[in-house]
Amino acid sequence: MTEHRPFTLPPGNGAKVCVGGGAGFIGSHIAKRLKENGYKVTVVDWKENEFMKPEEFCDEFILDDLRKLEVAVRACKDCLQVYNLAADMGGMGFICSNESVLSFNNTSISMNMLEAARRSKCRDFFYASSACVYNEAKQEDPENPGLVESDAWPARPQDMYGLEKLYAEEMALAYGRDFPLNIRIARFHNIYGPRGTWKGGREKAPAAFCRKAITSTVEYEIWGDGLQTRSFTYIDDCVEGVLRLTFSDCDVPINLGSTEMISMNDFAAVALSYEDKGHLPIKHIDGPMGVRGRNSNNVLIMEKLGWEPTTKIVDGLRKTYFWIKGEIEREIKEGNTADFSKSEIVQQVEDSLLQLGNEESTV
Ligand code: NAD
Ligand code: GDC
Ligand code: GDD
Repeated sequence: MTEHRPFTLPPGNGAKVCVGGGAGFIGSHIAKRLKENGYKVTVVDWKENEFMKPEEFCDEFILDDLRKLEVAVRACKDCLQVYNLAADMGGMGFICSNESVLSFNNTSISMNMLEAARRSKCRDFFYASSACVYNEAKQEDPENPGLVESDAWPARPQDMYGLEKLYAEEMALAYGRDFPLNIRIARFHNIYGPRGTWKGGREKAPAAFCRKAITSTVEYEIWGDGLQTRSFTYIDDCVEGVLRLTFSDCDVPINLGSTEMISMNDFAAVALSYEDKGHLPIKHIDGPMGVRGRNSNNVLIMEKLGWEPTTKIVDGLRKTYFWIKGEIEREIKEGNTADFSKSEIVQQVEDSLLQLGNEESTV
């Protein structure tokens, strides 16, 4: 492995920063690290964090809807930096079943956070983009050689979630050209770890695979034939990468992902290995498969940051597995009798649009 460039997060000394979607999985991990380093962190999210009290990861918590510009403007006021991690999102089952709502919600959030950062004369703006921006034609073979940043154009993302991310990247880059705002964009490759969503339909493969491995007794279900491939990135690597990037001078979108690619069949075997459940037969069922093969190419991140994610699947997934096991035991003790050995596909069209319709916007 090439040696990594050293990095120390500059001390905050009370500088104000805003984390949009900071009660979510990645946002809360980033907010906590910034707070621990002396930044005064404002989190804005329309949901509370399930696992931590606000004072554990931020100094101010604004419980509100970032689809409203005035909420974003209030949250970004006087901030040196803005990290936009807010999005209506989930794993494959979720993003392909909720395309209209995700388009509306995420376009509004992305626009509002960027404009709010400009109005507040913030110095740096981080945007959480996704490997979902990449052209589907480059992801039809399970033996994916690694997506290079330029593979996003000409554009043909698989779904609206990815197209919105690509548009939001371009909008941010335009703001960076027109105004004195440093734009930093990372394309995340399937981030996983403790405190990530693990049930309810929004979970991605790593959490779903652990949950199913813990609770399956007769057979183990996988959507698709299991030959589809991905690389998965452990949360600590993600946080480290976001901070290194935001404090760097890299002004182009870069991959933030592991290059350890694995098929879903092999990934299931890893999940089943922690408690010797490898004997369970795999049952392949119909389900949303997403792209056929996806991996990160890390040449650009190495060139720009002198660093790349290093956590191995077997290590990161072990921590995730035992964290989920604890959560399941807690839920069972509290009386939850749900069948956790199956993954759900949920549609939230009505809920989400009604929520907006019920509220008056002052913009
Ligand atoms: P998450 O769902 O845990 O966090 C997103 C947060 O945004 C949630 O807490 C949610 O309540 C909040 N949010 C959604 N709509 C909102 C609104 N209208 N107003 C205020 N808050 C709102 O997801 P995550 O995994 O932490 O993802 C963070 C960011 O990274 C997202 O932009 C996501 O698209 C991107 N991303 C994540 C992954 C991944 O694998 N986790 C991969 C690629 C990109
Ligand atoms: O959901 P995901 O992790 O999303 O799915 C990976 C693969 O695992 C898919 O082929 C899916 O069909 C398969 N799979 C099998 N069983 C299950 O029970 C299951 N649950 C899930 N979730 N998957 C299962 C994602 C987007 C994110 C994000 C990342 C960026 O696509 O959903 O929003 O931006 O990409 O990398 P994935 O990797 O296709
Ligand atoms: N989620 C999930 N749950 N996926 C399953 C399951 C299951 O129970 N069983 C099999 N899979 C398969 C999916 O069909 C898919 O082929 C693969 O596992 C990975 O699924 P996800 O983890 O849900 O999604 P993804 O990797 O295709 O996309 C995720 O990462 C992208 C960025 O890399 C999503 O979170 C996207 O929104 C994101 O942009």
